Amino acid sequence: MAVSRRLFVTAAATLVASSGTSLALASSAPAAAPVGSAAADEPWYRIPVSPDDTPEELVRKASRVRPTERQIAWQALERTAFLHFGVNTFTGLEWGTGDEDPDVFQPAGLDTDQWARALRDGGFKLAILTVKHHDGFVLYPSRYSDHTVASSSWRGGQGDVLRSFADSMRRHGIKVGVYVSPADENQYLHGVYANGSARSEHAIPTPVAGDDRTGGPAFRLPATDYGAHMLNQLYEVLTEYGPVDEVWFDGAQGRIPPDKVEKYDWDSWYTLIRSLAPDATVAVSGPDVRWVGNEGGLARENEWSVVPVQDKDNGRTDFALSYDAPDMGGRNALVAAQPVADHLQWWPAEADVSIRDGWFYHADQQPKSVQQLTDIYFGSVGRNAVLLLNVPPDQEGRLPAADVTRLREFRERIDRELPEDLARGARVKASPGTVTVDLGRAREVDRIRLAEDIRHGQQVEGFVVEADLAGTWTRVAEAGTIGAGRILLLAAPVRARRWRVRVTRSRRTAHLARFELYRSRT
Ligand code: FUL
Repeated sequence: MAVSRRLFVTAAATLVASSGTSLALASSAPAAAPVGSAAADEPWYRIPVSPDDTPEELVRKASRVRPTERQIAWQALERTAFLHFGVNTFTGLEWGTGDEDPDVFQPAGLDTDQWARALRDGGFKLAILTVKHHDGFVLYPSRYSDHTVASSSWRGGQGDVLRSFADSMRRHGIKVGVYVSPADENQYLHGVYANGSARSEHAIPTPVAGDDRTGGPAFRLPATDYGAHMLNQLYEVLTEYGPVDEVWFDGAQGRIPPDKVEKYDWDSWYTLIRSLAPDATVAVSGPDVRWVGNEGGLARENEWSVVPVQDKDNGRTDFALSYDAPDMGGRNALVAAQPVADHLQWWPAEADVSIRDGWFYHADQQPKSVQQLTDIYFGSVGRNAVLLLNVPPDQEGRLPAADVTRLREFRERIDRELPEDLARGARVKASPGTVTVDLGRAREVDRIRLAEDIRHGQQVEGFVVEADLAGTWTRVAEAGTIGAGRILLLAAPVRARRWRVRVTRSRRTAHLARFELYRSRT
């Protein structure tokens, strides 16, 4: 059963729905007007909270938070890829120094089409390239730095990895994301990063000698010297390599002396991105997507997309609870965060992990096994998160053969784990809190996939899946949250003709978008 149109179910009504429906699952009142002042273009995506709110009021507000269109599109991607590539690929470091010789960057066999084919074959819908990591080395010829591909003798200084990457991904139907590190060791060495400059208004793009750009959008934005440097690079990336669908910001400061600090101009950076790339999600030091809280690619057993947040440092959305709090959005979490939270926000989890131990390629490391990747898939996509799997290109500029094979094996394994939705086209009955499917004949099932229609928010707090075994509804699985996706694995196959999901606790009317039943072929 998959979503395509909505079906409203009134209390006590029993309806038979064709496949492709979203079923309302509880009989509580329909959503009222949004609470508080959400941004005009993004109503519902965050709602203010106050220390005076009762626990019931907090839950009521959480139930009214809705994702933006760009967040809905992002959550549907499920599998996204990271590509860490740069001078570290050649020096063997994970964090560069900013004073490396740009000429170390020599990817003689750069083949971004090979990256794209491998990622497409792995089932990935978007790929994020480290356009600039903490060392400050830039993978396109930026006008604002000499620590770039243009300073390498690779391709006679004419190379442009970002151009090749963006062209190849789009040719293969993969969306483009960019990692632009706020920390920048090279700009620190040039006296720009963390130089103590005050925020002042800057013209963006800031013209350079012999500037070839005319007629593009122009901005005046407050920033430090380094903040303006970032704005100029974001401007180049978003106007010359777009459309970009995700901008990924790390929060690290790099390895600068402890008495130095660069207070990032998040507000100005976000304003520029929203203007130049309105469809791009801004992650994870950004308002659209949050870090899951570990680098193992694993979401919480019950992962909430509505979480308490606080606004910090020039408009950065920050966790109200610790980034790795075991409960990020449950009822207890909403109360625990209340003393510091200023909003409840749709801030869904992105689970990042590398296929190898390091983020950058190191010849002595090996890719994870298919079983490890499968566990990561069920622990992320299966738990209301988007998977962000890093696959680092090697010194030739290619994805290693072992990793390419592993990506294909991983996709084939997931295809076998979830081969055919046995409930597709089945008779579906909905009554308050319950959806029942009749498969027409007894079928073995060992994987159950559910999703809420998140246009109605995230509501389910508890549910059970039951099978009709010889006339008795028997519990085969139970869990807490569903959200954009939940996959349950049964320890052993269960054979039954009639199956049902029963919501046992929900914040307000839950709308089910998927109730799928599978027999794995592994
Ligand atoms: C971290 C960085 O410091 C790592 O180098 C890597 O890029 C990872 C994805 O984010 O915070």
